[in-house]
Amino acid sequence: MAISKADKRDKFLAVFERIREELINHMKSENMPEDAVTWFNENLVYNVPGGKLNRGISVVDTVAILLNRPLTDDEYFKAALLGWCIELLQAFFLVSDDMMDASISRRGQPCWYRVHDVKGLGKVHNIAINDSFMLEGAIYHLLKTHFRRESYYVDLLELFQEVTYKTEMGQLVDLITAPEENIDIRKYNLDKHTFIVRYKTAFYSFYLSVALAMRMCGVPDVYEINGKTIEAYKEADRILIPMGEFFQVQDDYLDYHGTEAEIGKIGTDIVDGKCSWCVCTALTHGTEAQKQLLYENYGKKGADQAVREQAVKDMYNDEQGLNIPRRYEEYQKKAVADINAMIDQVPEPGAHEVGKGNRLRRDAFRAFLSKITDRKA
Ligand code: DMA
Ligand code: MG
Ligand code: MG
Ligand code: MG
Repeated sequence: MAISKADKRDKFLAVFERIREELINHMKSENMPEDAVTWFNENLVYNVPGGKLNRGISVVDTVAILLNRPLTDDEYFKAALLGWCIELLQAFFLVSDDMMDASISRRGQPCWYRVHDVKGLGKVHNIAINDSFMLEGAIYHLLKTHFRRESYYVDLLELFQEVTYKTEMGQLVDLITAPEENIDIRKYNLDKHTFIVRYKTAFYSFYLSVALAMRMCGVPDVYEINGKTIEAYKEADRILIPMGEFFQVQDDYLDYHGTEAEIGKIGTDIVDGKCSWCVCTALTHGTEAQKQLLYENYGKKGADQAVREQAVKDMYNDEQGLNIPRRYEEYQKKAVADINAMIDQVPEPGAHEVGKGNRLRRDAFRAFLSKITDRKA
């Protein structure tokens, strides 16, 4: 019997409990003062398990698809632990991203850097910088504890380190493209957008989950199927990077179109002047008057920012005009069709090879794509 989505999530969350305890026990073994241990525990509980967990659970799902059988308890634990390492990485990025984007809420609660303030305990915003570093540090501690003796340990380290660096490069371009002052949206276009989102989102949100699972299952860099040479990690990259682009377009669209109840956060892209898919699409297809409205109202902070933001939203929504929701529907349809066509090009291993788990399979990509198709949050 297939396990339900809720049961799958609960099983995965149970591993977080083990990991949290392990990290807290380690901190105690370092003789950290009690208030520091409590602080770190809150950091973990507040920032790590509260999301959709797509990235983390995808490691488990991919391992199960590659092996083509139910996992042993040890395999499950190892795959889930790698999944939680991605969720820790995500938490590290989000805590810092919210500070840099001056965001208000995340996952239906105040952003971590604001929590003390919101509770009336005083302003300690900048401790969140170190809190984000500690979420990242926990990854390497866990990898060392659980994988040091595995032949693929260095591959795991390299993957985390390279993907982190790429994401940080993406965040850099995202941030300097929309500096706090002197935003120039005349420079924005869809190519620039694609570049930013590949780096800031696609590597860590899509490629990383599958590549970690591949390493765990022993998928080699190169192998042959029917005399054809497959570069497995390049093949994964070829499909997962466009999937990540699609995911960030959804994030950009939901930033303006989703409500806080739906997406758990208050959109900031218009006020922050971000190089979002929506503004790039508006600049590509808009009339001179529509572009003028953007020049005057996009990325403007100040007393009248809410009015300016609303003017941009109204223009996006105008069914007779830009109609961003219709353009988004069209984009989504095409993106899903294009990605499915790419997946169909992946050479499938013969039946006798599937059980070994060390060959790419189309289902691994299909399962990931189905998790994000039509998402509303
Ligand atoms: C997301 O960018 C990228 C990272 C690395 C967190 P974003 O600012 O659009 O994310 P969100 O909309 O979740 O703040
Ligand atoms: Mg943000
Ligand atoms: Mg950001
Ligand atoms: Mg966003």
